[in-house]
Amino acid sequence: MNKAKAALALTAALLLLISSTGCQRGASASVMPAQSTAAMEAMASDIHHDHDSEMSTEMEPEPAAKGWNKTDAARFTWPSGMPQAGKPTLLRIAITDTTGQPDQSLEVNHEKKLHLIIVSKRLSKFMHIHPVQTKMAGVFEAKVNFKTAGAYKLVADFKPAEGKQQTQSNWVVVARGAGDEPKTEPVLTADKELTRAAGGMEVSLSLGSEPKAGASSMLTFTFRDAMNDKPVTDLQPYLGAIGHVVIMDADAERYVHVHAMDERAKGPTAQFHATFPEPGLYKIWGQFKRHGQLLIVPFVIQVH
Ligand SMILES: [Cu+2]
Repeated sequence: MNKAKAALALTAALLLLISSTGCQRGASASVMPAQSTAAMEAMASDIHHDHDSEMSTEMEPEPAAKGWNKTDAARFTWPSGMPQAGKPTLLRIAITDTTGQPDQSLEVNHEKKLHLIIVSKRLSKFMHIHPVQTKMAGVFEAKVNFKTAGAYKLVADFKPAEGKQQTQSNWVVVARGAGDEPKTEPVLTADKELTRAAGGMEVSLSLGSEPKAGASSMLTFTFRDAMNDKPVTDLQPYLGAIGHVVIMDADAERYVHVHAMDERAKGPTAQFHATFPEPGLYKIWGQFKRHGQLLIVPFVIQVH
């Protein structure tokens, strides 16, 4: 890569990150500046290609269905070695089509071709990042910084030109960093109250009637300014919509697709449709943007 090209690629990567930094959150609602220094540093470091030391954490891609509504496969590899806590590690994701070749047809969906959600096994950690496409279409890379050791689920969310929105996932075990003490993640429990403080707001989640497995549920987030208790009407678009909602079941086995009702709304409510596949505990992460700050608002609910 010549210097001009490299500078261009870096600028593009930084721009992507400004709107979409990965981050890690505990159980409480929290605020993240839109421009995260850690993420910028992570991206600024050289994304390189080292095929010799490539390690695969996944078996071969599963054979995919043929034709329209095709199902792609995803191959998750760690070209510079397996991840260790506290050390940004290069992750490569190759989305392959039915012929096993990188799928060059991926469409931009919510401003990105590839969305990557990373959660820890008991869901106390959450990251939403956007790996950058390499020179090869269908092959994406990101440096991932796992703050703590343990098992993590990676969920790649994308849409092939001739297929539906789909996800492919992979578990990875992150090794302990030097001097790390082993930590146990707290067990997930349902929230007693579905209201949280985030970014100077009070955010409540309402599920209408009690959510039932297999039935469509409507999730309504309501935003009030914590200072003056007025309804918030100046939410900013995040990834081209009022917000982004991710839902996982307690074992991080099921990723629930969520659709915004009115993507252009700015508050004081944001509504989403979701169908919980089975009874059990689910964690819901709402991501919203206001005053240039990206907010992550998590809730844990029981579905009957
Ligand atoms: Cu995304």
